Amino acid sequence: GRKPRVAVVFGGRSSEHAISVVTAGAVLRAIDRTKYDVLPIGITTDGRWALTADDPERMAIADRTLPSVEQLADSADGSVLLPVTPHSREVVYTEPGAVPKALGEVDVVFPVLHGPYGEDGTLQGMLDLAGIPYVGAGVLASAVGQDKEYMKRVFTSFGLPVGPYTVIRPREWQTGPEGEKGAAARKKIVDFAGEHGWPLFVKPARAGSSMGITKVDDLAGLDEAIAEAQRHDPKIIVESLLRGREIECGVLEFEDGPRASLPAEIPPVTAHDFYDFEAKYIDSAAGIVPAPLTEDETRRVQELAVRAFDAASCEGLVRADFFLTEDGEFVINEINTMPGFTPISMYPRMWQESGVGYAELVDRLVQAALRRPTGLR
Ligand code: G1L
Repeated sequence: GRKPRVAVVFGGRSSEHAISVVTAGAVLRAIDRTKYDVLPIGITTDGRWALTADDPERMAIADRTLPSVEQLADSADGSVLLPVTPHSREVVYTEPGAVPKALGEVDVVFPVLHGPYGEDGTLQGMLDLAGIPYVGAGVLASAVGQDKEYMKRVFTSFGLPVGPYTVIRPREWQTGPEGEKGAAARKKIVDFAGEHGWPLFVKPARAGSSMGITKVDDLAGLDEAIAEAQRHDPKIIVESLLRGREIECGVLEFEDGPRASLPAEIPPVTAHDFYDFEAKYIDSAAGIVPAPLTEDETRRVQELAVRAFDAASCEGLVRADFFLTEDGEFVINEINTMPGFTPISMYPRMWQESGVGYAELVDRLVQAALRRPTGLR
């Protein structure tokens, strides 16, 4: 019969637009064209959807220039930009020079998007409404993965160990540090620091990346750190510093259920470490795969990673990030339903080391999505 049609949706209204384009280029390069028909669909930084050229060569970083959907679509190949945003009622794409067709003619969507409208569950909800299967987490798991508070609550209720934290909700800091409410919120954090010690990390509760995060050493830096986090999200989470080794583990859905990869270790960042754009955003960092752990430690972190996948109702894949504390306990820090996904990113590297290459990874994710019934997830 006909080959399944896979739409790779990428770009978007995010500060990580370029890395999404680079990642989509890698997926387009790796996907098996004898098995699938592929449609690259770019979203511009202002939210317009466009069928772009199927040309991975133009989706890489070249001469220190970052690729963008604007630049891919605004070319002589005839791609048409449509004034269609995630807020409008129809979702359509066009072929170069042709009338718009419904996204409904796609068999499966492979979303490669960061942050709001991409990995937070909103795109996933739209695809559920349209009855289109997609790769990766559904609405619930995406939203849980995007909210550091609910992530911890879910893990806790499933018996997974999490680090100490406290949350300041929008109304608790509506009028800033002054007044009754502000004083109460401030006391909450000071009491937290009294119990768990300084420094604290003040973070936007629902953020796509590491933006808006401040390490606070004492009371003096607190108000500014909260203001900074609130520039990104009115809800903030305060965490204490977890001393220990940083260990990551990949989970991938196979035909018979989720399996864990060999774990990786992220070495501590020293103060003078310099990270250029590629190192930081493609997150090849200096991750060590496999992590130098004992067999027992490896088994333990793999078990916790699969439990985290199930706790958050993940589908397809997840990267679970842990701290291995000085007393030998794993504490889960967070999960990422859309981890770095170029061939040199940690998640693909962990699977490579576990015997699953990049092209097989892409294929397994598409197959897992096609196996799932549409509708109830
Ligand atoms: F679809 C997958 F496989 F679930 C998937 C999609 C996207 C995994 C990882 C990603 N990653 C990204 O989209 C990104 C980290 C490049 C966001 Cl900009």
